[in-house]
Amino acid sequence: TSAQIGVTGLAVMGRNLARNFARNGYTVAVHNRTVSRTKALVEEFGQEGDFVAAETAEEFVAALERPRRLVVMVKAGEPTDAVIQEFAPLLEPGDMIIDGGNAHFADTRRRERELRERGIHFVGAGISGGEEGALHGPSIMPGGSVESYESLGPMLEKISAKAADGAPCVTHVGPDGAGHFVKMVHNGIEYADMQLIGEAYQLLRDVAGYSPAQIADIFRTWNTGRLDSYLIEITAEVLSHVDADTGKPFVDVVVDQAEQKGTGRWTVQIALDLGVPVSGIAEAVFARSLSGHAALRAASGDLAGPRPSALSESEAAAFADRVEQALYASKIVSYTQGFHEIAAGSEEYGWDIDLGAVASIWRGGCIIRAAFLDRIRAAYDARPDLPSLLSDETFAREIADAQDDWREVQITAVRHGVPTPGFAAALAYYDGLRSPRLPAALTQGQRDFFGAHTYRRVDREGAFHTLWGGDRSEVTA
Ligand code: NBP
Repeated sequence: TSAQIGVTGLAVMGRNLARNFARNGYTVAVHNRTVSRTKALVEEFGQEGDFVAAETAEEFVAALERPRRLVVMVKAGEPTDAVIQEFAPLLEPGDMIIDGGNAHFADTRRRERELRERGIHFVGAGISGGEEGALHGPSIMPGGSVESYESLGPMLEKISAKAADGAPCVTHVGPDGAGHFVKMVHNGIEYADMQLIGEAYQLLRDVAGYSPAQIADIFRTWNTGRLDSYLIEITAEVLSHVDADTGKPFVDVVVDQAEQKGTGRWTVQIALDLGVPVSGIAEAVFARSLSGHAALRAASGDLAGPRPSALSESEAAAFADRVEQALYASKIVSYTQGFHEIAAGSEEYGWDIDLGAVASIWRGGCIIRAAFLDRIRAAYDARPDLPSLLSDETFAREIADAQDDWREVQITAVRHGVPTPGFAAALAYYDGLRSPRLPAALTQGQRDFFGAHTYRRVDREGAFHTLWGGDRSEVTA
């Protein structure tokens, strides 16, 4: 038998992806470095479809129809390179290697270049949705040649998640590293979304005085409106969960130190290189980092804060409505920043990424799936050259409506000493963009003073320098 697709690397992700292909009617060759995993897959799930178990790399490659489609689902980094090195010599021109791991896009660019020289298509495909997504339909962000997508696209469309309108959550994102770049920014936005939700929770708890169960109900209500999203939905689930051992809210027995695997950090590092202000995503990464500094936090427990005050019941209810506004407005800003980074990456690397299509494939399967992505897609479809999501009339109007409450929430947070770096960064970004004059003029003056870095004038073309140490006359630089 010849398999239409092969999956090597059968840990949680690869195994579920292989099952997904098989359940969709494809014959799937399966392979794993440790053979017992391959056997276990076929033993446990063999009845779900047609699997061809391969013990060796040679057997695996021989099982695939040509051109071969070989999905690699191993640990990102060196293991991925090791697997490519193992298989590439066994492949022929026209074959495809699909890396579905969380690779850094720069690695994907390198691997694509090296394999292209050997005539092999390398497809760096971001896959979101965790193990459930891999099995039931993930959001897939493949990069690579147009030719490879022609061959792979229909299969990926079949196994991918479907948005509410039935559209598959996969598109050819662009050449080489484009897919993994978009997956990286997806994860950065996920960090920001989670941080904003966390801030909303803490305000509702510490300022409004609600219990986790009450906050779960508030989130459930929010989830029926414009905030409708996977993350809001699971937040309600987590908040209403009670620890079986202690009878306490689950959220109160978990150590409050957030971990991270690195894709959020990459998003910020790359944004710094590209000169894109992703302040909300950066604050989310820093907030996780701060939470993890246990010793520093323990040493800071006696630092002075504002005197606590509580809201009355009616004040609390009104405050919760305001927090919804603040959360929504801040969320628009973090997506604005993320899409800016994708646009900048696309420009830098010549990827020609369709931002509307990206919004579209995030509507299902992935962690940041949300009702409002439909509207982001509509905004970019209507105007592909939209300078920023905030330039879209609908979003601008919604923020205009939300801004009084957004500011009020920020003021309240500051007054109560509740840290809201995400809300604050989003609001500062918004105000920074809309300010007619920024203190950057003063910054340029300072730079010219101490470093003769020159400045431009509002009323004349050219670069100028003031003789600060002399008679302070102005010269043309
Ligand atoms: P892991 O990231 O835990 O990787 C385990 C797999 O890598 C096993 O099949 C293992 O083989 C194989 N492997 C390693 Br480690 N080193 C190898 C080597 N030198 N040669 C050959 N195989 C090697 O698996 P995962 O959690 O299923 O994730 C797979 C990929 O998907 C990762 O890149 C991950 O970042 C990405 N991803 C994960 C999720 C998620 O929710 N877990 C979501 C989205 C993307 P062995 O069995 O012989 O040890």
